[in-house]
Amino acid sequence: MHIRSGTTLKHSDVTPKRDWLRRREFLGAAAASALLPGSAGAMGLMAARSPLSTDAELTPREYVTGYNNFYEFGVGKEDPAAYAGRLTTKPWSVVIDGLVENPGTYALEDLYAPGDLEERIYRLRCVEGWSMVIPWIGFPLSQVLAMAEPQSSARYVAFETLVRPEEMPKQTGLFQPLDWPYVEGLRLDEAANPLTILAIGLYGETLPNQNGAPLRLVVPWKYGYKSIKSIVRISLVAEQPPTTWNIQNAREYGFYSNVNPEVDHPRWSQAVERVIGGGLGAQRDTEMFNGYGDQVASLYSGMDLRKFH
Ligand SMILES: Nc1nc2c(c(=O)[nH]1)N[C@H]1C(S)=C(S)[C@@H](COP(=O)(O)O)O[C@H]1N2
Ligand SMILES: [Mo]
Repeated sequence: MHIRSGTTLKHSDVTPKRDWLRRREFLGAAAASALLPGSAGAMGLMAARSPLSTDAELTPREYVTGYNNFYEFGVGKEDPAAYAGRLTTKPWSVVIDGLVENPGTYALEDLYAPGDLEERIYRLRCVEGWSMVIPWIGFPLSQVLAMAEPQSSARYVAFETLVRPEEMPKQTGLFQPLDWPYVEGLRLDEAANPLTILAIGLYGETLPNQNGAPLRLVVPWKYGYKSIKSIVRISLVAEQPPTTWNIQNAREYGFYSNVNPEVDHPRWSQAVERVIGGGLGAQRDTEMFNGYGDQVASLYSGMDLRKFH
């Protein structure tokens, strides 16, 4: 597969210069840009690195922001970087509803405090057979769940991406690759696991639009398609919610979607993965639960992971 080498950074790749010196931020612009030599004066997001990070080598930033899946902007890997710049991400609010004590429409800024932000370096393993190592900046989803206060009948969390055809070109026209909105879901215990985060940044800056600005899920032991982008709704529900790739093709994509080198995709092996940005032919063995077995295997004890794939 071809990856272009000389990716040109676009304006949308750098942090918007406004808004990051608010009451919620704790670092000055001068200090932030001094720490981020590559960011051409853009204001950074600072966060301490979480010990839940992998120490694997980072994927170069131009691949993380230039080789993406975000079908609202096209099915090509370079389409999101080319077309997502037009998405308006401010202001942004998230509806939290369903089986919660505190439903409401929350401004993005009210979902976290600056002190909650952490850098989490996770490997993102795409079901297509490649992976990247990305330094996310985010906060635990469990925090948002605690604020919402799930009722005892809540067993799953459902997520929805924005629908805005004026700014998302593949949400209009004759060829629409998926049904919209893009939807995803987790069991409540998966959602509350400390590894599960909501990301607002990567590589020390606010999230580029192509990576799911301004708020996207990251669940590191699951295939990348679970990490839904540009989230506008989080609903606590009693029944397992529908998920986009399962709707698209239930035989190939299950609800759980745990990274599992022993369960092949019906059309290809999942035993190895191509290391994006690692040079020609770079690959590695895929790890069970993407390397997080110690933390998450117990969530699935007694389950047939071939059946519940
Ligand atoms: N709304 C939305 N979220 C999405 C997708 C998408 O097409 N639309 N693609 C998924 C897939 S298949 C992957 S592998 C990851 C890619 O994230 P990245 O582009 O930040 O690497 O986003 C996931 N989240
Ligand atoms: Mo993916």
